[in-house]
Amino acid sequence: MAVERTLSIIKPDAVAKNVIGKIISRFEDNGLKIAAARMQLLSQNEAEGFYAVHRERPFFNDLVKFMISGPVVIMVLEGEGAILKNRTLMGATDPKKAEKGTIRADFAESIDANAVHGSDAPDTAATEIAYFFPALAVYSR
Ligand code: IDP
Ligand code: MG
Repeated sequence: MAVERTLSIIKPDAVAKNVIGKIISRFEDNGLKIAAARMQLLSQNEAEGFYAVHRERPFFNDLVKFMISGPVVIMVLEGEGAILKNRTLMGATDPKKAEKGTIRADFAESIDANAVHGSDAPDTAATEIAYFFPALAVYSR
């Protein structure tokens, strides 16, 4: 399997719960490296742009409101099969359906406040990394 990069966000609910370290440990303990990281309060524009693919969905406004409700930790994870590995570590979107031992099963309350974001495919990973870390290719190689 190839070394990949994927975008991860620790969402405001998990930051507020003080579990940034626990979540990052899940990644590190499973062979993913933190290639870039930044803690930030997203602006409404940044959150809307990031979730533009969902703009027609009924939950879009609530999702944006939630994502700007407090600081987030935005990271690039790197490793063998990083995109799928991260999705597996995260668990299902709805924490009630997430497999035991996953980040969402352990740290999330609801489908709205579900602790983490992770890119779902190589093309979205590339777009999302470029969105938040446009200079990554320059400073990390
Ligand atoms: P994902 O985060 O597991 O990739 P997506 O379907 O891409 O899930 O949805 C993006 C985010 O939008 C989810 O993480 C969740 O916070 C929110 N979301 C998705 N579906 C619903 C819903 O039915 N109600 C409320 N929020 C939702
Ligand atoms: Mg998604």
